[in-house]
Amino acid sequence: MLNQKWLIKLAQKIWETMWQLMMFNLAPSENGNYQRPLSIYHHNIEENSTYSPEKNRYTIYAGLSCPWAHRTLIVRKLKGLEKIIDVVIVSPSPADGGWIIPQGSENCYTLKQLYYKANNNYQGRCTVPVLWDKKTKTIVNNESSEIIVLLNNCFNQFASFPQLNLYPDEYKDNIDSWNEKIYHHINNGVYRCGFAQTQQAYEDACYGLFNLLDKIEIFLENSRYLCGDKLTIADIRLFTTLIRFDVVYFSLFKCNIKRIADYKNLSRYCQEIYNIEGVKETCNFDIIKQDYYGNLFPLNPGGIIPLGLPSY
Ligand SMILES: N[C@@H](CCC(=O)N[C@@H](CS)C(=O)NCC(=O)O)C(=O)O
Repeated sequence: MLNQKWLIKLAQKIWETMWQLMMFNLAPSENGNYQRPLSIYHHNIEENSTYSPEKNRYTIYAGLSCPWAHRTLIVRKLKGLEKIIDVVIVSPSPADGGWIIPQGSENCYTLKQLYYKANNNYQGRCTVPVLWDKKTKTIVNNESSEIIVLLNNCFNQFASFPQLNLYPDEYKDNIDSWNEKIYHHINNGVYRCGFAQTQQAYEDACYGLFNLLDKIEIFLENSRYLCGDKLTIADIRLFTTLIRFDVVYFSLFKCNIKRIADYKNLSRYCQEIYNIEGVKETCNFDIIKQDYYGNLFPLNPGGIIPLGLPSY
């Protein structure tokens, strides 16, 4: 039996080395600040172009735990595009953290194979969501913020709810300005807390995150959504991070100054969006917890999944 002192020393050294190795390879950083890699595919969908709007031509690959992919599932639902654009749900592989395509699709059983099918020299990360074109067998777009605008704008001739416009011109500047702040401090902010590699980087991210949550809480005292009474893509983008907050980011990513449940207006706001017809069925808290706690090895090596659930 190893004596306690040596056991602790050994465990500390191994954990620290593994942590640094994993973070170096999986979470690129500058001075300890996590830098999210940029998405590679940014094509548009428009009439008379390579990618024209068509029924049953495109597929969304999405993981249910992923907040970025979740945006696309919500907009697809709200616009009534379920019969127009397919969805393939992928799940994380405990072996390497990549995404698996359980039923197979396009002869691919992993998302990596799908990315390679589009480009066999692909070098970047194989992320969800992916908007895939079945006709040309390639990726149209893999950036969630752009895919949701495509879903909102480009398929109105087929959509069950074409009149729903989540990105109207008259709100564009306001929406864009919310999106920019919310992306940096909240959507990516929770990851900047969780993947920070120095105390300073963590504290900067965490204070930035809670400063903006505090401001939005005050704003929502007199406003139903971020742009008044009108639900927009800015709300969808904020919502998918907020509903993961108390169950995952609070503990796993150390975003623990407050819970969303401690904010009266943010809680009301989440509850209201959650109850919009179609939204609830895109939210799966068991899978969210299982994926984040079970597969993000560097942050939760024991894989124990905490019991708490949100109160929706
Ligand atoms: N900027 C991308 C980010 C997407 C992203 O990071 N997705 C994560 C899941 S939450 C992923 O697939 N990660 C796999 C990997 O990095 O290997 C977007 O918004 O679409």
